[in-house]
Amino acid sequence: MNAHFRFRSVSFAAAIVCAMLATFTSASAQETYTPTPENLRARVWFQDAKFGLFIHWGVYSVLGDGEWIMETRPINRTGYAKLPAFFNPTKFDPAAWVTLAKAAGMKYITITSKHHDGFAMFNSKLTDWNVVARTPYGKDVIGMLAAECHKQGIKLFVYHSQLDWHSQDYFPRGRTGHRTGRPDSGNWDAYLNFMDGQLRELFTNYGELGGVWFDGMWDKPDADWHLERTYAMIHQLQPQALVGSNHHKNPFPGEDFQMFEKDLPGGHTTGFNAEQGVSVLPLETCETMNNSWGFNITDDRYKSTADLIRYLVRAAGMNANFLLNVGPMPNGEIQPEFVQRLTEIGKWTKQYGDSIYGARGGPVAAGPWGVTTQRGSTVYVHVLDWNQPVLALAGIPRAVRSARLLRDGSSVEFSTVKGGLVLKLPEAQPEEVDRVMALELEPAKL
Ligand code: JFZ
Repeated sequence: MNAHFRFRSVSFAAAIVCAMLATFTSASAQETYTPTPENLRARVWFQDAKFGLFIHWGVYSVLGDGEWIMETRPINRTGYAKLPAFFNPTKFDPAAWVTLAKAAGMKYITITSKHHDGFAMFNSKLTDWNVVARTPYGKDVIGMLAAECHKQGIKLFVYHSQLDWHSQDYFPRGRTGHRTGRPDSGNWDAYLNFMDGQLRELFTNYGELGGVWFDGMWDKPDADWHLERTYAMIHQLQPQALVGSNHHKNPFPGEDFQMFEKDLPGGHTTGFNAEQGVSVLPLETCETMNNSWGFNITDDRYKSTADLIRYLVRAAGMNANFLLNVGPMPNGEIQPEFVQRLTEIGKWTKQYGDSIYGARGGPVAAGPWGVTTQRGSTVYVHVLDWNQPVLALAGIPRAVRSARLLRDGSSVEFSTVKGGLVLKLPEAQPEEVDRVMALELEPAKL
């Protein structure tokens, strides 16, 4: 055996040991995370809530070209440092935002406390790279929104980027942030301490939060993020807080919900979620209203209200929440195209909310025709795209007592066939978004 080969086989053996250790540690970590009763209750609340408002807002909004502008243009750290001086959202009215979200039928809000530019939208004592210290506005945006959410009874989650294009200590660099003009050195542990410190501020100074939506770990997938330390700290500070991360992998121990970016659970349309399976955790999918997260002045590829409602319905049918995004303008207002769509969605959720809130994915497999949702012994059949007068459904677990059209309560004819149920569909209305029928099943035998 030559020296080279011996070296390789030693390192091969070492790799096997490492892999075994890794398996062992992750298996034991899985066992060491036991969600508290508060946390489990919050998960049920989350699954009942179904619909949330995602808000991407930061100093990047001033440039009107999305939240990635520092990377895409690119703008180095020195140039970007000029930006906060222009952030003066004099029309920011947290009460108006919360009222709009509630009018749309949303039950929670998830807002960027820090995006990839590292700029804290809250009053951080750990850096002056924050909204209070650096902007003419000088007010704690997260604090103002948190106070209003508590007042109006809607939960607030924070989106927090683990990836940071500003911090010198975010080193070694990952996939992005190479043109920011930072020195090629930095202390990764110091960065992680800083990140945990900011999260501690968020989960200490703003009352009860719904949880945290992490993002950016995908920038350095192989780095040691000491996730367990961070997650444990959050759960210790606020046991009910739900932790989720947009790492596009299967959930890690300590996570309480699983998210899918721009895809329904199990979908792979964007290529983002290729490695992800669908876990047993509460699920959430997020989507933009045009094609941008942060305010984008030229993006007019708006999705129709009907398509957005259908997305909510499809998500619910697949047992997932829908987190729908707005990128407010630099003046603090939400642009009229978004307000209009949210208001229209609200008319629908008001009329058809019974088939969504508190429901879970239904017993019939989702298909191009539509989905089912279920609450108790009621199964809701959502016909989204079907031009036939009848619809056959397999998988309904018990006998059906009655079927009615949710729109007006009129009864719907049905018959039981071998292996399923056939519904005689009521006529579609012009421009109908979703024909919803409620099936009352025989109660489950205990
Ligand atoms: C992430 C953010 O980068 C984005 O700005 C936005 O906040 C969205 C909700 O989440 O989106 C991603 C995540 C991963 C990749 C690209 C965009 N990726 O792996 O290239």
